[in-house]
Amino acid sequence: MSQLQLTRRRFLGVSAASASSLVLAGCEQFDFLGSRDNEVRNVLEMANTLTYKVQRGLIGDQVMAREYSASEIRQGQKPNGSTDPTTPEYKALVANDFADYRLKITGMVEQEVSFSLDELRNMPVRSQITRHDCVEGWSCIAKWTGTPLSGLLDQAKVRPEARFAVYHCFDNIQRSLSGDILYYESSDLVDAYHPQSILSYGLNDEALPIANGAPIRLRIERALGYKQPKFLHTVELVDDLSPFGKGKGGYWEDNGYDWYGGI
Ligand SMILES: Nc1nc2c(c(=O)[nH]1)N[C@H]1C(S)=C(S)[C@@H](COP(=O)(O)O)O[C@H]1N2
Ligand SMILES: [Mo]
Repeated sequence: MSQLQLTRRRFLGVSAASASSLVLAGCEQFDFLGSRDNEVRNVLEMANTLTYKVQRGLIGDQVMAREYSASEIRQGQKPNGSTDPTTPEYKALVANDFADYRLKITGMVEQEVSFSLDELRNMPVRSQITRHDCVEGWSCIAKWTGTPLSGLLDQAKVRPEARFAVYHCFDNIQRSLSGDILYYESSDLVDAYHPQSILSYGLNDEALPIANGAPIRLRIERALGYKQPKFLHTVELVDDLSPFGKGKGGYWEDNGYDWYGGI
């Protein structure tokens, strides 16, 4: 290996380690991360691009998240964040037992498509027992059942200029003077097409409860808890994240969290 390569490697190694420990340290102190001029937050934001490139380079595209055995499921999946959305749109769906629900694939696709719950349940099924890590400092091992997002993307035919998938949710995670702020997330297309990225409707062999994101919640298994959007209604293919929310790619990212959020 040439001297240059070695130096570059060592640089990347150090940066990756410090970026991710900052992410963890930062999340435990979430409150102060909200302020614009906060030092940790600024470093975190700068770390975003670097962490993404470094982690993609180190982890590779097709590596699977670890899967566990059923005996390792110790408790139910702890409901966190929004657990009972109050938007009229969502309440109307609940009232009708989600019979009118449709999951939509929109944006940079050849053909926008949408699917009812029955249609989703009739698509290829995948179950996986994985560990969910929340930055608030807890983890849960749970069994998730659903259909891979890749199958739906193939039906819609993603256009070559698309770079990201934006995941739009029903819940008003926050209420502000200018109206409700709805939860959203995003990923690159590697994660969108990843074999473990499933639109789950089952949790621990039961129907997915409302508290955990019914009727559909996406799993992106190599990412932290906040990158697992619950109450999902639309997957929008885009080439730019700046028009959404405050432009950082997700509700928590808009509040200072890392976009890649890998584990
Ligand atoms: N729509 C939506 N998705 C969400 C959240 C949320 O509040 N709303 N919270 C996130 C966070 S921080 C975590 S840890 C997990 C919690 O998922 P669970 O309730 O199934 O444990 O959902 C993530 N996805
Ligand atoms: Mo979380």
